[in-house]
Amino acid sequence: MTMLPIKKYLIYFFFLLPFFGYAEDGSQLWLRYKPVDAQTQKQRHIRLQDKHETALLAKQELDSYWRGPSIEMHLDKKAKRLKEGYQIKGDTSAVYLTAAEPIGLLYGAYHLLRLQETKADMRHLYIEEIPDYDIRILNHWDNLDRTVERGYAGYSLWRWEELPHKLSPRYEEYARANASIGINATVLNNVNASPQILTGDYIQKVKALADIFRKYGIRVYLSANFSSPKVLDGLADSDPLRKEVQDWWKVKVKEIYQHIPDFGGFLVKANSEGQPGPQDYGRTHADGANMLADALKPYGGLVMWRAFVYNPTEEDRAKQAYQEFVPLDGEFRDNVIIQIKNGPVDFQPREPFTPLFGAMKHTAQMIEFQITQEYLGFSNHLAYLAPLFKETLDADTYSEGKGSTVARVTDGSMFRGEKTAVSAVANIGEDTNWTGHHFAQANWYAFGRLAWNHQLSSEDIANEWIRQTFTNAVDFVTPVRQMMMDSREAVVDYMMPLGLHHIFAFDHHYGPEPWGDRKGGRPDWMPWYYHNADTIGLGFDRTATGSNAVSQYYPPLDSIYGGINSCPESLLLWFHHVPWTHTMKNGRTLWDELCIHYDRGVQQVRGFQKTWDKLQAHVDQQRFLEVQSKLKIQSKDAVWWKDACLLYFQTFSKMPIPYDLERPVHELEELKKIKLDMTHHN
Ligand code: BDP
Repeated sequence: MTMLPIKKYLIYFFFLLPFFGYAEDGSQLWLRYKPVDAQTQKQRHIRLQDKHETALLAKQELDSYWRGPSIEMHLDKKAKRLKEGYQIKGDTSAVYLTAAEPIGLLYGAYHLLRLQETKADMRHLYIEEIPDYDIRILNHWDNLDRTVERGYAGYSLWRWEELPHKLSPRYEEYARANASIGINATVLNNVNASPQILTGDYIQKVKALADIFRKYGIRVYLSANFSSPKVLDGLADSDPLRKEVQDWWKVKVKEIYQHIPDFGGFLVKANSEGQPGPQDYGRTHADGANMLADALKPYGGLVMWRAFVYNPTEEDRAKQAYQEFVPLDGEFRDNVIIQIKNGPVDFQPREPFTPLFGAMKHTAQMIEFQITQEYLGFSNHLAYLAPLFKETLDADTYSEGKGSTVARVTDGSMFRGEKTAVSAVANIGEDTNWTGHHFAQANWYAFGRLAWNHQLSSEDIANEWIRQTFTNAVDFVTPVRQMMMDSREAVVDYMMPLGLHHIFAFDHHYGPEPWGDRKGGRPDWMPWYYHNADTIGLGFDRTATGSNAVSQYYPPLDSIYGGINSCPESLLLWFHHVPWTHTMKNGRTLWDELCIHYDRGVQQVRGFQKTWDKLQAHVDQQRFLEVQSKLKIQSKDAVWWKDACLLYFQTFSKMPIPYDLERPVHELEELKKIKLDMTHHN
């Protein structure tokens, strides 16, 4: 039978529809608003008296995309308690948006659009939002040659060679995306900072970016290399107590503010992993930070001084930041904030919180999270990080008794610094979809939302992100949200369950190498330093019989973590060296439990593949296929991790992998031969 030509074309049309009709590449992030038609624009009005460029931007976003009733925007400079927040009142006939600052109007506009895009009930609106942290800042680890340290989404967004003359449209898109989730600051360059960033030429380039970001409420900060005076202008040294050095910084800071009047300040990595710092001259971290703080003070600038310091000594790496900084409590200027990584070692899939939080009661502290997945499968693995961020924020430090959560010791509700802040290392690059993996966009989004309101739940953030980024169809939202909620724990399970940490391939941080041992390498960069596997058991003894890191936690945490039976099992091998035959809470041996966790991680990723494949009809073809192929990689990697760790640890435990679990498919000796090429998985 021959088909009528028209029918044939129809078939082609339907077949090709998914490819053309819905093509999306992720470049729009969660901002997939559809412009309203002229008719709607005529019927409803977006009213605004103010002429501030940021307020006008808010009006413009609503004019273009708001489908609801007319909106009255109002700037009430007296409503200071709102800070950068806003108030929304309204019903089906009118909406009133009030803010104390123009940026509050913009944030309020994005809030309304978020409600619209997620199909929220907007019949009666009474919303008041005040941000939990004053400064909500991204840290870019971007180098001036446009490589990105621990970046897995292509080259840096900042095209330094073209700046300040040529401006990529992505600068503004970046600013808009950040504003839409409340991020109001950015550090443009790597903490391993090139001194060049502070030259006159680069200040012009930075100014060009700051000029674009300003209208979106984003302030620019820079990572400063402590040796800049010596390197850039040939001073004899960069000793912070020498007047010539102090004057050099004062002149430099003045030059920056001449071009960037709202410059935020400096982020500094000093005396850490080979970076220069005040200790090179026998001075303290406080001496170094205060010198910079004094230079910035007249302009309202801040110093974010990192506590990520450790040296290859006999002392447990996890204890060193605390030992270094606690004695300096109270010595820092009030425009210094100590920036502390969420965990005491280094952005592992799971760590306890850093005991420094709450331990310096006279020094402002801020958290540094990592959005980029340096230790969670780069941009190949799906790992939704809101649960990780929340785990730290909600952790109780007991510093002033029960309820002294990390969130509360940093958000100003317990200790008052000049400004409160929260930061995270960005996962953004030049890739079309910005973050390498479509689902990694959710981690940028989640950081912004939690920096604004740390009480939001991970589920709610996932929910609104999915609805805006993909679709409101419940058949899609529900399983995808479940997959996201399970994903971080799945990574922990197939990489480093029960408190294991840092057993990665040397310096690579992607694949497993629990056997790793580089001749002459720093012991605190070797996996065995962390897992301590031997014929008796596994794990790092951080109790009183070991490094006694538990003593850095306030009671009762010190004894909770210190007891092999009271320690949460999710952190057991972080704090204890546990016999292979130790009985876990469920009655299994440690060895069996370890095997079961690794196996569960693998099974979960396979479950994600099934979930995703079933949802094809809900997703445009490009994003569907791209996520599908990343899940294949993740699935293979999970088996690789499981086999590598179990086969290696089995050489110590000498116990069988429980027979009802899937058997290894690799030979240990083959896995040992894998040498990861640094660029291989980027
Ligand atoms: C580690 C990274 C390294 C960073 C360092 C830091 O491996 O690239 O420079 O942290 O935070 O996680 O300074």
